[in-house]
Amino acid sequence: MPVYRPPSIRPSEITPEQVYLSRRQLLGGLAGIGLASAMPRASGQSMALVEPPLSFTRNARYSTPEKANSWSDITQYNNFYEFGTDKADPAQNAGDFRTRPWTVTVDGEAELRGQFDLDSFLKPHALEERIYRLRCVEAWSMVIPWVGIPLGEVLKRFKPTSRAKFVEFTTLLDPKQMPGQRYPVLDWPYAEGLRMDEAMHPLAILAVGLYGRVLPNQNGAPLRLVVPWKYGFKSIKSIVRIRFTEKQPKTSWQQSAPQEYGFFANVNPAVDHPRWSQKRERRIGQGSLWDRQPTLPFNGYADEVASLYRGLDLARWF
Ligand SMILES: Nc1nc2c(c(=O)[nH]1)N[C@H]1C(S)=C(S)[C@@H](COP(=O)(O)O)O[C@H]1N2
Ligand SMILES: [Mo]
Repeated sequence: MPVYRPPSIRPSEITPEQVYLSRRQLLGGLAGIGLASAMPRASGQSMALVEPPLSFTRNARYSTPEKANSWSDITQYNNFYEFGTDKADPAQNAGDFRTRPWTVTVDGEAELRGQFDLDSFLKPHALEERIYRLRCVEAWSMVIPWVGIPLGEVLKRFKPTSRAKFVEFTTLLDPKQMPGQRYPVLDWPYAEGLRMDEAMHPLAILAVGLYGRVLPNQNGAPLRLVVPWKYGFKSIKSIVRIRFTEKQPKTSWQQSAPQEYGFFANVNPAVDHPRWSQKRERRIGQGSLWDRQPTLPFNGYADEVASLYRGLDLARWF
């Protein structure tokens, strides 16, 4: 089991979520406008705090009322193996990662394909805040206020053909910038995939921000997937390519250990990982190291998504 290392946090970095929350209560549903003056500036650490806040509306229907994790939990306890395998590595090593200019390539089984500058890729879509649970396969969880756009609405724009049965996502390959890619930890670049109906489900989003700010690099800037009913590893970061495919795409984790990580990776307390139980989880930032809460089927999103898997043996198709 992974061990939580208390991150070394400078005082200048620990206030944003408190400032954010109190301002947010004042502003109610008004997008993040006006927060900039209240936000402390971190020196060079995170573009998220240097760039102006995002404008978004809050989506209450798709948000959990649970208490969100702090800015420091969310930005200092990360999995992003391109920047190292320890939880503190991404925050340490991703500071200089260049997320502009950024190009997203859309190809495969779609009528519209091409390369898009990130701004033109995002332009037609309004940003929403959604507070989602994230359940890592390593049996810890967080609650994260993402800012993003529904994946399905993005995909529709490219008019997938009738042959498009899956969507494949790929992270940037750039060992110069991503030191973790110099080691054969995974088969780089990181790749993930969804079945088309999963990708079109309204809960699946592409995130560009959190806590009303541009995504910090360690959280997958400038564009990452968030699929809240699946283990965290499906939520691929720093996406450069989206490809519509007829066949189920290969995913990095399935390639590296197919007996441990399936293509579906739906959160399922009834199916243990071969090396540990998935029945319970530790909520980062709450209680002691030994406090665990029950893990819910589909990470608590069963009412919304269980119908996608009707008739599927979830123990076999894990
Ligand atoms: N490209 C890439 N995406 C990735 C990962 C990674 O190592 N590389 N780790 C995954 C895992 S295991 C988890 S739990 C989440 C963590 O997201 P967070 O650090 O923003 O909480 O990112 C996922 N996306
Ligand atoms: Mo994870």
